[in-house]
Amino acid sequence: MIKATGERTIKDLCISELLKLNDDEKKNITTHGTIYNIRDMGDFVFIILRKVNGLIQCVYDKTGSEEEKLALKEENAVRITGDVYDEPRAVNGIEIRVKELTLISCAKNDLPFSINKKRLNIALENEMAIRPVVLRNEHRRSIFKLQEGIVRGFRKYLEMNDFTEIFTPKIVSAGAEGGANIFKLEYFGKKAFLAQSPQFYKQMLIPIYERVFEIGPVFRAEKHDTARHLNEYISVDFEMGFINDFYDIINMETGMLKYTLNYLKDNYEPFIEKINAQIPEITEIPCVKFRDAKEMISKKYNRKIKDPYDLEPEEERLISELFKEEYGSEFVFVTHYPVKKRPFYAMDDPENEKFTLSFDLLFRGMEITTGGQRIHDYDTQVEKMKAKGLNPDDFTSYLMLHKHGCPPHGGLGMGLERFLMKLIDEKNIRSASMFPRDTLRLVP
Ligand code: AMO
Repeated sequence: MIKATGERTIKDLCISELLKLNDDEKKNITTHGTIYNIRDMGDFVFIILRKVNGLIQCVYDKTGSEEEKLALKEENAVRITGDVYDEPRAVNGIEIRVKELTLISCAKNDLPFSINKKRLNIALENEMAIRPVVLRNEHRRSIFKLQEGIVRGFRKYLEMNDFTEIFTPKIVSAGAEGGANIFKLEYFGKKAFLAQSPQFYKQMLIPIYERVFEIGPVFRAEKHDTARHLNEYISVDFEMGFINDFYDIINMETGMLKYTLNYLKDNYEPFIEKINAQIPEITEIPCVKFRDAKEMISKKYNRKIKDPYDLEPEEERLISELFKEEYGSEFVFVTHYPVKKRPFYAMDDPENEKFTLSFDLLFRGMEITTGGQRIHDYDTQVEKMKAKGLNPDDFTSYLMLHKHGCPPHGGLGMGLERFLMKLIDEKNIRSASMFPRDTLRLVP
């Protein structure tokens, strides 16, 4: 009978193990990978293997069997036995001189184009249809390693600050964010929706865990194709109780960003280098009131204020430009958004009830986060729902939070793809989503 012990059964070495070998261990090692690139030098061949977390150079002297030579084809999966040598000119500083090469799996068809270029010259529109192969390219693969690094950094920081990780339903009975951008679905004879955000659930969990976070997909039925909207995106949400004011949330986000950007620099350097991503340094992030920000850019760039209730994308760009120029910051918090544009759960500013205790974070010209303090008093919440034309009876389970006691609290939601897109200086959000969902795309 086979008994699983949990011990490692695959003896092939990964890159980190290859780099740690002492001289006695460098002979007759075995490793595996996919052939990323082949360069025929006449007497010998350079084989670049694509492995977990990077590339490794192998040298094959062409003295092997016919079978071995036939295995030399890009995207074939192979196992290699050989000796490891230091080679400063090679990627990772080592190379493997091949003694034996075994074909594990053969690529039936050639790729539609050469995948191993440093920069792929392919239009985004065409690329999206063939992402399963395009992602084999090192540049593209690195983008989503950075995505992983961002999420790991956020998660580590939130864990260090006593947040509980939660997983909330994505099939829901009511929209949390208002507006028309909600997907409807048929649910066993009932009307249901795809969650626009985990807003209600993260708030409901405040009296229970005090600090919660979730990183997961949310859905928005945006009907227009823009470079900054997806129909499904990853939302990084956190919510915290016993706050003094919304600056506690702003500070928590600033700490999370500082930690994560340093975490990326310490742990994701090879990927940052491949993408040539410029990772910003944060010491402090300036905060500016919505109304003041509007006026500042109106004055500086001689623009008319068209929409007094929201920021146009061009205004976000200009506010970022101004704060970069005058305060040296690539991030800026815009605070106190008008009540008119904020959802019913946003707390009004007691000093001016036309505005809310809420904020957006702009990074390199674009909104990446929305957050703020929430209403925790039952009567105030019911009243505000009515003022927004909503029926409190439709929200009885959400209102249990307010009815049965809850501390002052607030939180935020960040669009992961928007943050990544700006971090790697891409113009279209689809470049920062592995398999983007937009109005035209359900496949791949
Ligand atoms: P909001 O609706 O502003 O707020 O969304 C929060 C953040 O999510 C990102 N985002 C999107 N990214 C890609 N495609 C979209 N269609 C899209 N829509 C939004 C943006 C935005 O800043 N519940 C609140 C958050 C909170 O207050 O906790 C919310 O969801 O980066």
